Amino acid sequence: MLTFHNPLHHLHQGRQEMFRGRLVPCHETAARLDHVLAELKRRELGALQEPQVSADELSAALARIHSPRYLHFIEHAWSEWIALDPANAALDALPSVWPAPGMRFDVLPDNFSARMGLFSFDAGTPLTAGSWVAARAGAACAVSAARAVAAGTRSAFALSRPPGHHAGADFFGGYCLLNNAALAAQALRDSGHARVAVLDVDYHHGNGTQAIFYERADVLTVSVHGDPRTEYPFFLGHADERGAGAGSGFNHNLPLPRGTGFTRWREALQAGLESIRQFGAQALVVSLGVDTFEGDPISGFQLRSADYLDVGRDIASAKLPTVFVFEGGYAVAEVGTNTVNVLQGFEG
Ligand code: OKP
Ligand code: ZN
Repeated sequence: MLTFHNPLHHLHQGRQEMFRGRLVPCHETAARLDHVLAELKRRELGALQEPQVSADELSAALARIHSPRYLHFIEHAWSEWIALDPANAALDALPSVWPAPGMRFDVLPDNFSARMGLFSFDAGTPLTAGSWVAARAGAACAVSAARAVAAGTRSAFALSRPPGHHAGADFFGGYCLLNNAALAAQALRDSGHARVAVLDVDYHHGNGTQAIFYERADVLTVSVHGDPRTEYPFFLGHADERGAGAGSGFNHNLPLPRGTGFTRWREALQAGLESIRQFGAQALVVSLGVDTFEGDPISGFQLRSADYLDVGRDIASAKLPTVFVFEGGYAVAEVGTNTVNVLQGFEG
């Protein structure tokens, strides 16, 4: 497995996220990626590279997925934050006010905190001094991995953080700033693969990825996740969301109840893979979150470490050029084993 890892990921490290009326330490930590990288080295699973995309190429790739006003906001958010008060340099920026349906999304407020809310959907995703630089380098990993696969490598892994699948064209949230999986899928489309599938196996529904491709027939989005009736991100991810307009029929959600174990989870994975087969995908992007693990502190499925070898084998059965993109997984001591088990199972 050829891996592109984000050499600047540690520049994004939020201090706190809002949880039940308190600010608690962020679950999405730099140590997560370090553990996966260490495990990849330990098992000698393949070459480890830093992303190779020029600044201009990366900006062009970002503009294929995200809106100009959002990219401008994220890039400059930190300097705006400390311009409000130099003492803010010691704090994260977190949103606390959001437009509700019926309010204006088209007018950009002058007020910084209002724009934080306009471009986000939760108070769990802090922006810090290095967030933009880290997220951009993470996006470069996704684009590099997609290009390697487009050039004929069977599979590649974008070991990037912050994660991406909750980020939409115009918003951040769920620890995600730039949608790495969507960037990889678009890069595969732009290099000539007519039909690309995104398979999201993270515990949480990939609402950003779904929204980005919802009206498109050229990118099928499939997600196996905790039922949004009880699980984050709550407001998207139901089974009746099948796509819209030209994209009608090209979104497949497989929500499962909290507590689901591997046997039932695997049946949902098989159903998702069958959709991908029927779609006639020419390439696959996997949003690889391992927060489906039984020991995950913020999730509710019951997968065990050895199960991830089977997950990788099942994904390999699709016989498609495949880009893996790292997403969630918060049981820090096991995140390396679980993630690399998927990749090793895939390689067979
Ligand atoms: C990101 B990814 C936990 C509340 C949930 C947001 C979870 C984002 C998960 N106390 N906060 O999909 O792994
Ligand atoms: Zn997740």
